[in-house]
Amino acid sequence: MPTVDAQPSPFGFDRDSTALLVIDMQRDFLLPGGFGESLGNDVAQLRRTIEPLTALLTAWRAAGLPVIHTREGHDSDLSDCPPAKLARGPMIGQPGHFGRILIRGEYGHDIIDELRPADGEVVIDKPGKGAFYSTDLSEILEKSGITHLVVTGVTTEVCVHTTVREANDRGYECLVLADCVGSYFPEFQRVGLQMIAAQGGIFGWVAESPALIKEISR
Ligand code: TIU
Repeated sequence: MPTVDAQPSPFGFDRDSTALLVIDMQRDFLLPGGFGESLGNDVAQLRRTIEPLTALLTAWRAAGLPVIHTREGHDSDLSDCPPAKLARGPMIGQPGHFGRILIRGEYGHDIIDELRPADGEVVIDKPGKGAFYSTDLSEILEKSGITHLVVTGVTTEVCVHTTVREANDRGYECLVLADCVGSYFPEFQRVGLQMIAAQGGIFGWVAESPALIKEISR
């Protein structure tokens, strides 16, 4: 069984039952001029994930393993936007530099060019922070016999954490790759990763992508 050096203990996985989850690597969160930057955030903190994620995707695809991408966003009439989310995110649906913010079909809502999904890869459109809430993700994983998830994307303490917690409660074993997840806030990045692996891996495991690439490339 492939095993990766991880915190709090080595992470073992089976190639037939493991998927790579790439969360919300969308232009509006990552591009200069996008929604994230317009809120005063430093997109460089997220953009440092692009290079390691590109290398991981190349190796993962070469190994023939499944990739699932997610995008956070809403129908154009916002009918699927939870009211509390809209109340505390009044910019959602408003015009931004890359189209209406977090609206499906807009340029800013889509995944950055570097990490464009390949033909046949699943793309989950999710209205919440977690990838399981109000999506088909559970059914897709169950149908393909996936029990282990390698989790990457942005942001560490928001959509990555929510998804890992949802996955953990549903019985999935999650490995979060520290160099392939990003937060606008360095402190949240550090503590967010600590929280995953704390207490004997209360939400999962944390590792660096080169250790995983080495295993899947054998
Ligand atoms: N994808 C994701 O994390 N959505 C967010 O809104 N993140 C923030 O950090 N705000």
